[in-house]
Amino acid sequence: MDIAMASTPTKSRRQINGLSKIVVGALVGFALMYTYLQAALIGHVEMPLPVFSALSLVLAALVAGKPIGGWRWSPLLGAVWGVFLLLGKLDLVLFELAHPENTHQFAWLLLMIALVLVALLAGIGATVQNYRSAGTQQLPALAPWAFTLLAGLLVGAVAVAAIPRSASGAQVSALVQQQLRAVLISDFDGGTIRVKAGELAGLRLENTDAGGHSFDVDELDIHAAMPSDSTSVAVFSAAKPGSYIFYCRPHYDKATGQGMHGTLIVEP
Ligand SMILES: [Cu+2]
Repeated sequence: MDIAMASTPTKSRRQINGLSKIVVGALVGFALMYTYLQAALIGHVEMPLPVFSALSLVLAALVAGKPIGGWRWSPLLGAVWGVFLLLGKLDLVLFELAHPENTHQFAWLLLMIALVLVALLAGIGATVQNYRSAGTQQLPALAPWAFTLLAGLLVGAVAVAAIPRSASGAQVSALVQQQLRAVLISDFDGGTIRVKAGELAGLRLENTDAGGHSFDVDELDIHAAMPSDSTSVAVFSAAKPGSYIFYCRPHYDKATGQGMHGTLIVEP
């Protein structure tokens, strides 16, 4: 021990403990998760996700003790960052949790939540260990069990989500669906849909994405889910002529007006 201390001048670089290594792993995991999200689910690079990936790696380096060694509280960075990633998009997280039929996205989110839990618990645990004593500590005896349990829950939840289920609500035959006006994902890029006031209107909602969307018009109380890789239908009647915003709940920000939306014009 004396030899080790002597080899490093003044401040010794502490060896990071087992829990800190787990925090580092979770942070690298965040970076990989956001890369995968863009590559496999979104299909293109989307800000600020590359920034999230890069920041996760920077934090991983800090927790690993590089370039500055010896911040006892550095594992907390992983915990705080993980919680920020989830809570910063809480509405999106809640929407996806309520729509397990988007299996791919649902599985991604569950894995992300598991990683955040790991970062949170390991981050707090590592910090407590760091303040208790300066030496390296072993992993708590319960850690392997906790990971096994978490992994089991994760696999179970995804398996349940992947069970095929019949579409909720009315079944509309493919022939009838073909006669309805189509709403494509590209229509959410500022497109316009026209319907007649007072008439029964049917829209064929086509989602060719690997991720889930929705078709919402608040004023007309239309809230239709658009599960991944599937066609759904919205049937409604608008009494009052006018111009309304239709939007996708998880990908539209009402406060800023940014995101997936278009205009629904109800003609007299
Ligand atoms: Cu969307």
